[in-house]
Amino acid sequence: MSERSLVLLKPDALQRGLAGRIISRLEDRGLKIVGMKLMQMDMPTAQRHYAEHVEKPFFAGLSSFMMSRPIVAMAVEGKSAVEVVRKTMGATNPQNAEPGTIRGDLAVDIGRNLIHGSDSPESAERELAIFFADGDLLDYDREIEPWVTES
Ligand code: IDP
Ligand code: MG
Repeated sequence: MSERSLVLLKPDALQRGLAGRIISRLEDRGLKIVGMKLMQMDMPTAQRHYAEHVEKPFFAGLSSFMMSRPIVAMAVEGKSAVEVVRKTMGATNPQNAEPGTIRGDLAVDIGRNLIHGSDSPESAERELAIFFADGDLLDYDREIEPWVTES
């Protein structure tokens, strides 16, 4: 029943000292961290991760920004994790993002929108494999989950 999503805290999140607050918002929503690493993206990773955008005019700026400074790659797990992350992030363009969302509260520009979240369970599976090897993601139980589990 549990689902996983890739989350990237983009360079602006770390540069602005917002990593902890963004992670807290995901934890507040009940998402469980099952993988996390600080890293710097390279071009092969950017091209693979943003495969659907490689031909777009904004790819050059997007990829150079994503490679410019460290990011945090995370795997989060929970009930409907993909949709819950997307709703918690808010719209791609922070100017259209609702207040109460990460982008709606903390960002203002589409090129500095702080966070990436997978857009479907299939994308999540594909993207998680780019950033994490099988053994990097940990399976663990919590005493009480924020969703109903089978007994
Ligand atoms: P998402 O991050 O909400 O899934 P996507 O459409 O997948 O949005 O785009 C990936 C990233 O590319 C966005 O988060 C944003 O940083 C950047 N991006 C998307 N569209 C534009 C644009 O029109 N101009 C500049 N950057 C863009
Ligand atoms: Mg996307």
